[in-house]
Amino acid sequence: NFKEAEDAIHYRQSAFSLIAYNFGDMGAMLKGKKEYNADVFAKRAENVAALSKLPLEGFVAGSEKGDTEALAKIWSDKADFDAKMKTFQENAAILAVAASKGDKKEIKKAFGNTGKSCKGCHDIYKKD
Ligand code: ASC
Repeated sequence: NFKEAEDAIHYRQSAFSLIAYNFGDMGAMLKGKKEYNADVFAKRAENVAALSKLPLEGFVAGSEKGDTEALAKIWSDKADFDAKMKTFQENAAILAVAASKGDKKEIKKAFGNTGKSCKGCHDIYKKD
């Protein structure tokens, strides 16, 4: 358990930073901003699938107060937030499988769905 709300905030923000780094690199490869490397891509996808399971633990009660962009609505609509986080995890897992198989069409579709999971939550639950 976290000692302070700030520890929980730091935990989830750290996970999101790692997710953004790995997901962003995949996006750069798909958009042709850097050379596509199937092995690196698969590793990134595997990382995001694993990392997607981490942030939720950091959204403990009372941690809407502090240095955070998380909106209080997360805690008033926690069941919906949890469900959306689960959908993100599922999409990330599908992306990791697609990446391990290397089918570019399947990868792009799964990447798009995972990105929608990110954005869908940010639009509702993150300060802009
Ligand atoms: C990213 C990132 C996000 C998502 C989102 C997808 O690379 O940092 O928050 O993708 O923009 O729509």
